[in-house]
Amino acid sequence: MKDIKYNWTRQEVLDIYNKPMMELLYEAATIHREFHNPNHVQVSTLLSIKTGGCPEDCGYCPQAARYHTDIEGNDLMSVQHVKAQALRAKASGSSRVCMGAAWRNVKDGEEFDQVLEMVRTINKLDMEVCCTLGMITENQAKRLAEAGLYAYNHNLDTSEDYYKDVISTRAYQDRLDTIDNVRKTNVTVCSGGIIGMGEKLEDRAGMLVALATLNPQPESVPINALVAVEGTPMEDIEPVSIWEMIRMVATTRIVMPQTQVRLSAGRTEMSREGQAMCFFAGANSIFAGDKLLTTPNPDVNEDMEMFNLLGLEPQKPFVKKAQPETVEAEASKYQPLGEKPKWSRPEHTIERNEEAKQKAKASE
Ligand code: SAM
Ligand code: DTB
Ligand code: SF4
Repeated sequence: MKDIKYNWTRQEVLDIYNKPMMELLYEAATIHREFHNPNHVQVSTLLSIKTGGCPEDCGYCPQAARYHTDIEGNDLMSVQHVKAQALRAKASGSSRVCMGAAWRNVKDGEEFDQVLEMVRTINKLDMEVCCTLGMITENQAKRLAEAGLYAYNHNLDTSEDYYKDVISTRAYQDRLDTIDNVRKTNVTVCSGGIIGMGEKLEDRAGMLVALATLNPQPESVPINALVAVEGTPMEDIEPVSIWEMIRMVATTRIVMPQTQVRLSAGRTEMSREGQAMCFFAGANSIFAGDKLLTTPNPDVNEDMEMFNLLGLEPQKPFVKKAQPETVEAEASKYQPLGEKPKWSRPEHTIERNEEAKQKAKASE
C-alpha cells in the first residue's frame, strides 16, 4: 500500500482535477481498489433532530432563520423517536445514523444531555453514530466520545477564501478548531463540502488541500452538490454538471485514499449512470432515506435497486474502526463546564445574504 501524502498544494490538486477524464477515472479507480473493496458502499441515514431556526447566515442553507424558506421547523426530537427512526434505518440496510441539529454551536445543558442519550441509544443498536451539531469544545467532544459517538461531521464547505462570500457569522478557523477538538478524542472526523455555490475550481482545490493536509486526514469526506432552495441567497444558482461531481469525487479519492468519500446532497439530480461513474471514481458512501435534513433524497428502494444493478453491497458497521464503548450518564467522568467559548463573528457584509434577508423581511 502506498504512503499517504499530506503536503498537497493547490496547484497539484488542480492538475489532478483537470486531467483528461479517462486518465482521472483510471487513476482514481486504481487508488480506490488499493485501499477499499470497490463493491462495498457505506449507507448512512440522516436524521434532522432539530430543524430550522438557526442563527447562522450560511448562504446555502434552508435552515437559517433569517431567510424565508418553506421548511417546517421542529424542537429537539425525543430519544424514543430517534430510536424508532434508527431501527427503521437499520432494517433498511443502513449501518450509520447521522443526527443533524440546526445549531451554531453546542451549549451545555438539558438539550445536549438529551443528544448524549440519543448517542448512547443508537450505539447500543450496534450502528455507527454520527452527529453534526455545529461548533463544539474539547469537553463537549469528550462527552460525545464517552457516550459512544463514532463520527462527528463538521464541513469546511469550501476554500477559506470563498468561505467569506458564503458565511459571515463565523470564521473558517472556528471550523478547523472544532475538527481539532474532535481529534483530541477517539471519534472519527467527517468533513467535506459543497460544490456548485458559484466557487472557482481553485476554491474546490483549496478545500481539498485544507482537508488533505490534516494529519490524520478525515475518515470521511461528504461531497455535496448545492441544493438551491427557494428563499436562500443561492436560490438561483444553476445545478453543477455531473462531470464536475465526478471530477470532484475522483480528485478527493486520489488526495485522500483512505477516506470514505460520500455522495451527499444532490443525488436526486443524478442519473444512475452518473452515480455509477462516481462509485467507479471512488465514492463509497451515500446518504439513504427519502429526505436529507430538509430536502428530498432518492427513495431507499430505488437505491437498493441501483445497488443490485451495480452489484454493490452495503458496508457493515465498524469495519474501519472498532465500535466505541458507551459510558452511562451516571458513570461519566466529565462534567458540563458551562463554557461560553468565543467562536468568532466576523459579521462582514455579504451582498446576496443581505438581499435574501431583506426579501424575507418584506414577505413577513
Ligand atoms: N448546523 C451544523 C453545521 O452547520 O455544522 C450542522 C448541520 S448543517 C445543515 C450540515 C451541512 O449540510 C453543511 O455544512 C452543508 O455542507 C450541508 N448543507 C446545508 N444546506 C445545503 C444545501 N442546500 N445543499 C447542499 N448541502 C447543504
Ligand atoms: C453533509 O455533508 N451533508 C448532509 C450532512 N452532512 C449533514 C446534509 C445535507 C443537507 C442538504 C440540505 C437539506 O436537506 O437541508
Ligand atoms: Fe445553521 Fe448549519 Fe444551516 Fe449554517 S449550515 S444555517 S449552521 S444549520
